[in-house]
Amino acid sequence: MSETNPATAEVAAPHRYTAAAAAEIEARWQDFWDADGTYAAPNPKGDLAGDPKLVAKPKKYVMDMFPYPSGAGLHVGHPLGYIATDVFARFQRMTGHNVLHTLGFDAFGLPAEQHAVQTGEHPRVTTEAAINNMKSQLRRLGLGHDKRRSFATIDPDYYKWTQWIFVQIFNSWYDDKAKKARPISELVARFESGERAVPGGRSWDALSAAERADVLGEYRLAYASDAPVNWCPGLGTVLANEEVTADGRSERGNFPVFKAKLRQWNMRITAYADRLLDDLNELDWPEAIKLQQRNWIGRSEGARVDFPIDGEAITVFTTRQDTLFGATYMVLAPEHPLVEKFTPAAWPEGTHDVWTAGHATPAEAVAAYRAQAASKSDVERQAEAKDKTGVFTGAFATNPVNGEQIPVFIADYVLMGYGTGAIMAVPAHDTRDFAFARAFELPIRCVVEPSDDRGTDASTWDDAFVSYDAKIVNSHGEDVSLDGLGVTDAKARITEWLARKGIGEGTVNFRLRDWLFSRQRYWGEPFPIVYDEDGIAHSLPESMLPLELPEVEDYSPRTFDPDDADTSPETPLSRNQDWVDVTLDLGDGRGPRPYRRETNTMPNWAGSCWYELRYLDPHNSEKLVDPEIEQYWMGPRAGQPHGGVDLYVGGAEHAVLHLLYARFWSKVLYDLGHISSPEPFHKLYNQGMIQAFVYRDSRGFPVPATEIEERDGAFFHNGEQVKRELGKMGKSLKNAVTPEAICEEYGADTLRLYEMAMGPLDVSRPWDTRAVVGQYRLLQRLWRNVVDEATGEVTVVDAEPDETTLRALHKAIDGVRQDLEGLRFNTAIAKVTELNNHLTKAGAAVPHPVAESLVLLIAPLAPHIAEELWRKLGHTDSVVHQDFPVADPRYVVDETVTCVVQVKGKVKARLEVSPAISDDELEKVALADEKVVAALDGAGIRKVIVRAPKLVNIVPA
Ligand code: ANZ
Repeated sequence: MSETNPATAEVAAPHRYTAAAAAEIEARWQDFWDADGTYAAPNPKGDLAGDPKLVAKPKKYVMDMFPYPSGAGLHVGHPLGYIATDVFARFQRMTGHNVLHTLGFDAFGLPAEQHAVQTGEHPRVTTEAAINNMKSQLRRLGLGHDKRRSFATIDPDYYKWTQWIFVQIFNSWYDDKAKKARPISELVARFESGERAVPGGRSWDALSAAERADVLGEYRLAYASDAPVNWCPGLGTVLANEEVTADGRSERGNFPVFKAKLRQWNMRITAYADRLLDDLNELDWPEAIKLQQRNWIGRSEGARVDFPIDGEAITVFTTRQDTLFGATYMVLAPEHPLVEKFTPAAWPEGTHDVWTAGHATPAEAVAAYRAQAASKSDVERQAEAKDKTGVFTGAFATNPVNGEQIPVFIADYVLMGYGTGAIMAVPAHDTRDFAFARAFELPIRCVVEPSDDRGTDASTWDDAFVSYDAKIVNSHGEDVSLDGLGVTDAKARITEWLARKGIGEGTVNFRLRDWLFSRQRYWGEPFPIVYDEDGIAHSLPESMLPLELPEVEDYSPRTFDPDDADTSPETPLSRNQDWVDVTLDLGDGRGPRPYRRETNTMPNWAGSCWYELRYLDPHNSEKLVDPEIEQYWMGPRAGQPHGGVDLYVGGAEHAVLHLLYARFWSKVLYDLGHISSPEPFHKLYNQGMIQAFVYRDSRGFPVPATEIEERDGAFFHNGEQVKRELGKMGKSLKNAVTPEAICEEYGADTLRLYEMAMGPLDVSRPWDTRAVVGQYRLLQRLWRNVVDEATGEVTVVDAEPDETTLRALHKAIDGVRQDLEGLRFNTAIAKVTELNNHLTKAGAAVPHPVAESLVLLIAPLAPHIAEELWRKLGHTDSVVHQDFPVADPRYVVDETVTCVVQVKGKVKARLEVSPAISDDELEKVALADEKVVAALDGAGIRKVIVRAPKLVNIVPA
C-alpha cells in the first residue's frame, strides 16, 4: 500500500488513521481517562484508599523531576523524560503493579519574582497561569498521571509542611554517638541533668536564655550564624557557592560577589556526610552521579597536627602526615583568626625581601594581602595554574617532629573553609607548595624517594614528586623514624606517634559545607521563625502553619551599587511592619509576647526536598504523610534496603544539589521517626537532552528554523545560505518546536513514539521534525492491520496464526518486555515495528489473537490508538489495566539447532531440530532418520544417550 497524501486519502479511505482521526481519538480517550480515574493509584488507607485488589499488588512508584512552570511553556525537548516514565509506568501497570505516577510543579522561583519586580503583578498570578498552560500541554500528551496527587510547591497546603519540616530540623541535633538526629529537647535534658557537660563548663541552670540559645545554636540542624557568605549588592541577595561563577561574579546578572559576614540560616548537612556517602552504595544510580556526590562530599582521611608557636599551637589538616619531616614552612588562610595573634610588630632580623612584599611591617603586609584575597572567589584562589602569591607573617612555628623553626605565611591558595584553614607545606611533594617555595625561595626537602631518576636533592627538581606508593626517606627524629616505610605504614606510625605525644590525631575531613539556607527574596517559603525581644529564635507551633506570604507592594530586594561591598541585604518581607512585628502566644507557657518575624525566605531547593513524600498522601491535613502509606509506597524491601522511589527520572544537572538536599531531608525525617525510608530515590536515571539545529545567518544571528530550505546538503534562508549547528532548543535560538504543533500534524501518539524512538533514552539527540512522519506511518500501518480504511470494519479474523507469525509475535513479546523493563524504548519500538511489518507483508487478514497482542505491546507507547483498537477488537474495558502479553518460549528461541547423531561414536547424521525439543522426541526423530537406520543396518539397540537438543549417541546391541 502506498503512502498517500492524508488530505486526498480521507476521501478514498474515510477510516484511515489521519491527524484528524488521531486528534478525535486522543481527545476522546483523554476525557474518558479523566472521568474514569483510570490512573488513580489507590492507597492502603485514607482519602485515596481504593480497590484492595490493586493495593494488594506489588507497588511501583515512578516519578519525574517536576518542572518549574515557565511562562514560555513546553517545547518538545521538555517532555522526553515525562513520556519515558509514562511508558514505563504503563508497562508496570500491565505487569501486575499498583503504580503511582503523577506530576507536580516546583513553582517558587526567580523568573516569576523578576517578572513581579518589573510589572508589579503578583508572582502567584503569573505562576498559576504558567501552571495551567503547562497542565493543558501535558494533558495533550496522554500522560497517565494520578491527577489527584498533583500539587505545586507554592500551595499553602504544601508549604505548610515544608515549614513544618524546617521546624523539625530546627528542633533537632545530631547525636554523633547514636549517629542520628534527635529532638533538641533530649539534648536540653542531658545538659540539665549534667549527663552531658555544657560547653564552656558552666551549668545549664546558670545560663541566661540567650546563652542557652547560643549553646543550642551550635547543635541545631538548622541554625543561624554569622558566616562568611557571598553577598551580591547588585542583586541585593546572598548567593550559594554554586550560584557564583569561577571568576567571582553572580551566575545571574554577572555582578560582583563579595565575601561578607552576615547572619544567615544554615542546614547542618555536614553532620550527615558519612551517611550520605555510605548509603550511596545501595542506590541504583548512574555511577557518574554517585561519583559527583562522592566528590562533592569529599571525604579525606588524614591527620590534625599541632605546630607549637608562642606557647600555643597552629593546627593543620594534612592527608600526608607521612611527609611531616619535609614540612619546611606553614601557610594560613589570609582570614585565619590566629594571624593577628602571632604577627610580630616588626620583621625579624634578616627577613628576605621577597617575603615582605615591600611592606614596612608584618601587620601592613597582612592587611594589604587580605584585602587582595577578599576580592577573589575560592575557585580563583585555588586555580592550579595561577602564580602563587602570599606574604610572610613574621612568625615562626615549630615542626613537632624535628623541632625546626619554620616560617608562617599567609597565602590565598589555602582556604579558610577547608580543614583547619592552615597547612604544613611540603614543597617537595605537593605541586602548589613547590611553586610557592620556588617563588619565595623556601627550602625544598625530599622525604619520599622519587621513582624516576631525579635523585633526592630537591633543589635541582623542576616540579614536585607526588606519589602515594613510594618509600619514605630523610625522616627520622629523636624518637620516631619513618625511613624505609611505605606511605601507608608511615602514615600509621606517625599518626600513632602524634597521638601518643598529644599533638595530633587521625581525622577525617569533608569538603562538604553546611547548606546556606536563606535568601533575600519574596517568592519563597517564609521561615516559621520569630525572634523575641532578646533576639532568640523560636519556631512557630504547628497550629500557626502555614505561615503565608504577606501581600507586598514591592517585590524587589533592595539592590545597591554592584561594587559597594559595604552594604547589607534588605529583604522585601522586612518592609511590611504589620507582618513583621506581631504579638503571638507560641503555646510555650510564656503567654502572648511581641515577636519579630524572620524576613528571609527559603531557597528554591526547599520545596523539592521532600515532594516525593507528599505525592503519597497529598491531602493529609494532620501529617506530612501517613506512616502506613509512606511505608507502602517507599518503605525498605528486598533489594532496596533504604526504600525510596522505584524510578526517578530527570536531568543530570541535578547530580549534586537537589539530590543531596533531598537525601539529607529524608535522613532527618527518618531519624526523627516520621518516615521509614532513609533514602528518597532508589533508582535514578538521567535522560539525555533533545537538541535542535540552530541556523545562523552571515552575521551569526539565529534565523527561524521553520523557514529553512535545504538544497544539496546546504541550508538557505530567504535565498541566503546559512550555517547549521547543533544547540539547545528554545525561543532565543528560534528553533523551538511545540508539542502542540506536532500533535496537530500527527497526533500525540506519534509524538510519543518519535521521542522514544530517537535513540537510547540517556543519550542526547537532535530533533528532526521531518523524521516524525516515520512513526506516524507505523501507526497508520498498525491501524490498517486491524481496521478497513474504506469501511471502518475490523478486518481481523478468528484464525490460528501460522508458525512464522507465531515466531514473529513471541519474539516481539519477549524482546519488548525486556526492553520496556530496561527503559530501552527505542529498541522496543523497533521490535513492534518489525512485527507490524511482518503482518503487513503477510498480506492476509490478521488473526485476532495476534492483533490483540500487538495492540497490548504498543499500549504503553501509544496509549490512545491502543485504547481505540482494543475497543474495536471487542473489549469493553480499558487497555490500561490489561495484562501485558507473555511470550511462549517455544516460539522465542531460534528456529532450529543442529543435532549430531552418532552411531558407535561416529557421526552418521545431522538433524535440524527445535531447540525446545524434548529428549524423548529427539530420540524418536533420530531413530527414524534414514541415515541412522542405514548405519544400524538392522542391528538392535543397546543404549541411546540423548542430550537434547544437540546430541544423540546410539550404541548398537
Ligand atoms: C601536607 C601535604 C603534603 C599535603 C603533600 C598534600 C601533599 P584533600 O585530599 O583535598 O583533602 N590542605 C589542607 N587544608 C587546606 C586548605 N584549607 N586550603 C588548601 N589546601 C589545604 O587535600 C588535603 C591536602 O590539601 C592537605 O594535605 C593539605 O596539604 C592541603 F605531599 O598537607 B597536605
